[in-house]
Parts: sequence; structure tokens; C-alpha cells
Amino acid sequence: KKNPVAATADKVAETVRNAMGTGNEIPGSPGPQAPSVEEPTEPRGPLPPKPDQRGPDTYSPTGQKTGAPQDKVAQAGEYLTTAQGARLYDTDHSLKAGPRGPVLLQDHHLREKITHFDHERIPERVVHARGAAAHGVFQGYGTAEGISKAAFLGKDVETPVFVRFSTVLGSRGSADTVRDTRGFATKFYTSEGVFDLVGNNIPVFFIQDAIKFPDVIHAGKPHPDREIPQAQSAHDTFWDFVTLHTEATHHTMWNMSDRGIPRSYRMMEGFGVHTFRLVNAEGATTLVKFHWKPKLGVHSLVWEEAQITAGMDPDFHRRDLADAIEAGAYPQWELGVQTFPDTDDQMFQGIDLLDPTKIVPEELAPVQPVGLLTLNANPSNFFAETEQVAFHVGHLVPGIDVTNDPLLQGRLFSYLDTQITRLGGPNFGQLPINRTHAPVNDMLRDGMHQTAVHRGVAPYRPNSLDGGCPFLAGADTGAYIEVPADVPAGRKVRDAAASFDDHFTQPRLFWLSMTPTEREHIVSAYTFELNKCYEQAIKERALLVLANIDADLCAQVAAGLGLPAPEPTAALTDPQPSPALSQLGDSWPLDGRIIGIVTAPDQGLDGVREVRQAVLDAGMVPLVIAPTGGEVGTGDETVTAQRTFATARSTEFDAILVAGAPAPGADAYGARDAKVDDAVAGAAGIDPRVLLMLTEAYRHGKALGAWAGGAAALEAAGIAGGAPGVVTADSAGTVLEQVRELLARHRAWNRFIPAV
Ligand code: HDD
Repeated sequence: KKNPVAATADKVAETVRNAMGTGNEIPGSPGPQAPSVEEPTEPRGPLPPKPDQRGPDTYSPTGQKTGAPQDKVAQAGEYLTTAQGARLYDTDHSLKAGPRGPVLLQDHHLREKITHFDHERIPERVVHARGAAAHGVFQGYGTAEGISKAAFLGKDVETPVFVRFSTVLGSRGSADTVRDTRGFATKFYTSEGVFDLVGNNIPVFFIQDAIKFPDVIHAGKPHPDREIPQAQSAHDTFWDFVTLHTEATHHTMWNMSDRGIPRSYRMMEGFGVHTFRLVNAEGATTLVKFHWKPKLGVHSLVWEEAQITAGMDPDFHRRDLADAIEAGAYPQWELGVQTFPDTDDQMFQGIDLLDPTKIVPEELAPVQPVGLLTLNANPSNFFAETEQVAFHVGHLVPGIDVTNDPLLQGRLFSYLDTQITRLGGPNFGQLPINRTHAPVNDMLRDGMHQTAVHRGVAPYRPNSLDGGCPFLAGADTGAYIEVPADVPAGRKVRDAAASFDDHFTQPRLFWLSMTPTEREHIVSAYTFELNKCYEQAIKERALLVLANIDADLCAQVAAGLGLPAPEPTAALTDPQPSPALSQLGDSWPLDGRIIGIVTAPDQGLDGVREVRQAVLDAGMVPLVIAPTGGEVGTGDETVTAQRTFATARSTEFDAILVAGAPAPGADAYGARDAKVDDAVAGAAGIDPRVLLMLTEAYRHGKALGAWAGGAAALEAAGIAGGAPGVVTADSAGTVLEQVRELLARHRAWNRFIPAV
């Protein structure tokens, strides 16, 4: 007997066969193809999307038109087709010699489908493989017009952008919340060509010269024999490298600080790292460092939370970015510059501007805002956009130029080189996500995956066959002209300036600028990572490095490693601390913060619906947690649960509100029918997952609030009502009000360190 689903499918197939057999025009099918558009050989407008790949306009769920080019939507039209456009009547059965017979080689659809699938993966990025991205817009303030002629920095000029955030060490499928540097790469599709600002969330780099990049990455990546550990710096080869190359000390210190475990991509600073050279319309130059300042403030996870999240939700940062944009909580950053005179020595107050392991404290050179970045649309297709986007530090526009920083100079070579392998040839600039929005009129021809149909016979210049065009532009017609900066004379050497030798002053500056809470986190991070190393000699060498930063830091880490603290090998300097480096001590907006609401529906839902609405009204995200999913509660008093005690974990929430003290659910101990020992069930008879949630949130410094039966749950978790960051009151409204104030300061650090 035929199964009914298969019978229906057969019927559909038969209808399609009949329709095709008649040769009739099928309603809704695409009309005749428009002639293909060739790339011009004479100056003219930008290349429009190819009509044969054009899809419908796409919108984000909030109704925002996505900024992505329009020719990226493959699924257009009513009927499934082969890659050649032939309509298909069946894609689930291969062509066989009879239903039980062997498959026929002539089945082109089968071979095309499998062959394409076999080649779906491309090599992942050799670094920054794991990432997430979004479209947005950059609006210039016009404040930089005096120092740069770049059109996109002009007042109220709006430029589409695509931003990709990433971790550095992990592979494509690795967890988001690992301790690592984060990439912050921005592609500006300006009217003068693409400008890429390929930065990180840490303002300094591990090495001073690009020639060491393969070495530092080989050391940070998993060990070559077993390929472990994944996406971690807590292993011997990493610490071997950074203790042998003391220029890495400053970046390592940032990695061990809270900056290594951001709460969200939306809450990270970004830095261009190198010093760039800006040039204005008169040709005057200024040296600058680029900064991105997040409107939501800079916030971090705590280490245990980051580790738990890596297992519970490895996509935590990716999800956070996409959810926020989808909800209309568009993340924003202000772009700013620190400016320095373009002097012959390229030093600023004793700091070498060409050394990428050095910052210039903001107190010495304030960050001056030049524009606003808003991310307002999620990509429609991860592969086409996030995976295939290709950034390059050499993508510059008139008004922005590079300096002699030896790290930057090497980067200028690496990006295009690696992308030729990753994206399969030299034509990836034609991919929609990489395509400039400015007119293109180049003489680059042929190569793998060439999609332009170039006209003309003379792709060389000058010529006398294609009208001699194109012309060359000059400064007054928008040419990109390198600043004719003097090259310092000297001998050809493999060497660096003497000023590159100071490896400890700035790590010490960073340490001295931290609050007690942040210092404690740094000590714990060093202790954790070094305790994961097997080699005693590496731990001892790491302590020697720390001794040259600060005796207190060294002594605390040494105690955690069970080793003696060594003496410094050089006299410590006394830099002026930079309060701007600390993340703590201020209040920030709460947009998009996640509030968990624990309920015990059988005890009533007093205030739950109201508080949920109030959280929403405040621009935050309420997630109701109940024993089961679906509609919980009785009678008029019901609410929809988004999480159950089995699916919720404290790490998802920025603060937890407790409306009841739920008894253990039948599924509380793993197996529904398991006999539960009274001692395990907990004296208070409260669901152990709720107790875990509360104790974890408490340990992670999160705000907690309770009303009605909720106070009993806090008490059962051993959390005192009046403890710092813990609010109990009669009304849900009062509790939420106080929790909001606590949350604006991110965490209740005074729970642990009263000085803060
Ligand atoms: Fe790099 C990717 C940032 C030094 C070589 N880098 C890459 C990405 C970011 C950075 C954010 C990911 C871009 C994306 O999302 O597609 N890199 C930096 C920063 C550096 C830095 C801020 C120092 C200040 N990088 C650096 C050096 C070299 C490279 C010194 C080589 C000499 N980086 C690469 C690369 C990557 C890359 C191998 C891998 C994938 C890609 O370029 O397209 O070329």
C-alpha cells in the first residue's frame, strides 16, 4: 500500500509534468532574461546587480530594508530548478533502473546536486575564523573635515557599512565566549571607494613586526600533534611564546583583563591599533589613532560565566547581536580619533607612535568624535556575506594613508594574499558583499570566477583602440595620492628602533589604572591560564615577566601557582595611571539587557505580568522562567513562559527577578522517575536548578530582586535579602526600579570588594 505522503507528492509531480508538457506559460514564472550588464571600459556609474541573480528586496523583521546588495537572493521564482534553470519534478529520488534497481550515471540532477554539495565549504580564515556580522550606516559629524578630506567623514554624509566581529584563535564552529582578542572590522562603502578599518577590541598587538605573525599564531592555535585546546590561550605554547617575546606582555595583560571576555559585541570598544596618517584638502597631515566607543559602555562577562556559556550557548555573542538588531535595539558606536602632530620622529610625549604595542593614554590625547556607526540589519545569508566578506588594511580612500608601523606594513601584504586562497582566485571583489559602491573601471581581467563580461579589446593604457580611455585622475578629480612623506635615510637592516625595547612600562600603566575588582580578575586569569600549563619552566618565566610589571600582581599569581615570587630583573618605572582604561564606575543605558523572571505558577503570578511589561517598556528583554513551557498559571492570571527550569541557566540573564519559590519539578534530577533523596532535594524543597541559577547569578555579581514568595527562594539559596545588589520588597514594581539602577552599573561588585 502506498504511503499517503508519497502519493500526494506523486500527484504534485504529475501536475507539474502535465503543466510542463503543455508548453503553456506558467503564471508567476520569470519573464525573458534581460541582456547581461558588462563592466564598462569607459568611466560611468557603478555596476548594477546582475538581473539574472536579482531577488526581491529584503527586509529585517522590524521592517528595515537590509543594506545588503539585492542580487543575493537565490530562491526567487515558483519552481525548483537545476543550476541551468531546468524545472524539476522530483528532487528526492535518484534515477534508477526500476524502483529497486541501480542508480543511473545519466542522472544529471543527482550529480549536480551532490557535486555542488561536495564543494560547499571553503577554507576558514587562518585567524578570526569565528565571527558574526551586521549591516549598518555611518554618519559623519563633519568634525574631521579640518584634518581629512575623506568624503565619508563630511557632515551628515551617510555611508553604508558592513561590520564583522570575531574571535582570533578558534575555528569556525568554536565558542563565542572564550578568552581571546575580538576582531572589529568595518567596511565603509564610501562614494570614493571602499575604506576598511580592520581593528580589534584591544588597542595594542602582541608583536611589533608582521614577520612574527605566523609565530604568534602558531603558538596560540591548538597544539599541532593533538589539535587541542580549541580557542584557548591557556596552554603551554601560547605562554611559551608570550614569555619569550616580552613585547607581547602588554597585549597579554589586556587579554587577561576583562577585555578578553566581553559581555557582548555591542559592548566592546574597537581600535585601529596602528597610527594612521590623515591628509586634508590643503595637503596638511595629522597622525591619528582610531577608536570606536560603544554607546552601551564597555562590559564583560566573569570567567566562570564565560566558561559555562561556552557550553550552554556557544553562539552567545552571535545570537546577542542578531537578537538585538532584530528587536530594533540597534547598537551604536562613535568613531573618534586621537590626533598627534606629524613630526619627523613620530613620537608623542615619549611614546613611539609607530610601535603597535603602545597606546597613548586618553588623558594625554583625548578621543575626538568624528561620526556615528549604527548597525541596523542582520545579514540575510551567513555564507554570502559574513563568510565571504574580505577586509584589507590597504583599502583606503583619499584623506587616509598608512604609516611605517612595521606591523601595518606586513598586513598590507597579507590580507589579499590569504583571500586569494580562501575565496578561490582574484575576483572576490566582485562578490556582492565586497563590491564597492563607487564606479569601477579597472583593467584587471580574467581569472577564476570572473563574473564580469568585459567589453573592448584593449585592457591596457594608453591604447588607441578603445578610445585611449580611461583617463587618469588628479588630486582635483579625486585620485588617491599617497602622501609624499619623507623616508628616513639609513642602512638596510633587520632591526627595530630602540624605543621598541620598552616592554614593561605600559603593561604596568594598565595594571595601575585598574580598580581593585579589575585587578582581582587579572590575577585570577593569569593564575587560571598558567595553572593549565604543564611546563614548570614556562610558569616560572611568566612570573619573571610579572615581576617586571608589579610585585603585588606577581606575588598573588605566584601564590596561586604554588611557586615563589621572583625579584624583578629591571627597575620598575612609575607611569601615570590612565583612568580611561578602567571599565567600572559609571552608569550606562540598559537597552537589550536580558532579565530572567523566575515564577512558581502554582503559588500565583503576583506582579509577573506587570513587571514583564515594565521590563519591555524599559527597552530590555524579559524572559519568564517556569517549570514548563507554554501558558502557565490559572484563570485570569496566566503568562507565557519563554524558558523552563531545564532550559534556563543564569548565564543568559543580566539580572534575575524571583516571583516565587518553585518546588522541585518531576524532571529536576535528570530522570523523571528517579527516586530523589531528601538530602539532594534540598531542605527548603525548592527546585535545585532555581537554586543553582540564583547562587550562580549571585557569584557573578548580578543584580537579584525578589517579591512575594521569591524571597524564600533567595533565602534557600543562602542569599541575604540586604546583601549588596540584592533587593527584596513587597511590590514587583519597587523591586524592578531598584534592579534597574543596579544594572545600569553593570554588576554589584561591592558584593565582594567593598572599596568599589
Ligand atoms: Fe589580521 C584577519 C585584525 C595583524 C593577517 N585581522 C583579521 C581580521 C581582523 C584582523 C579583525 C578579521 C577580518 C574579518 O572579519 O574578515 N590583524 C588585525 C589587527 C592586527 C592584525 C587589529 C594588528 C594590529 N593580521 C595581522 C598581521 C597579519 C594579519 C600582522 C599578517 C602579517 N589578519 C591577517 C590575515 C587575515 C586577518 C591572515 C585572516 C583572514 C583574512 O585576513 O581575511 O590576512
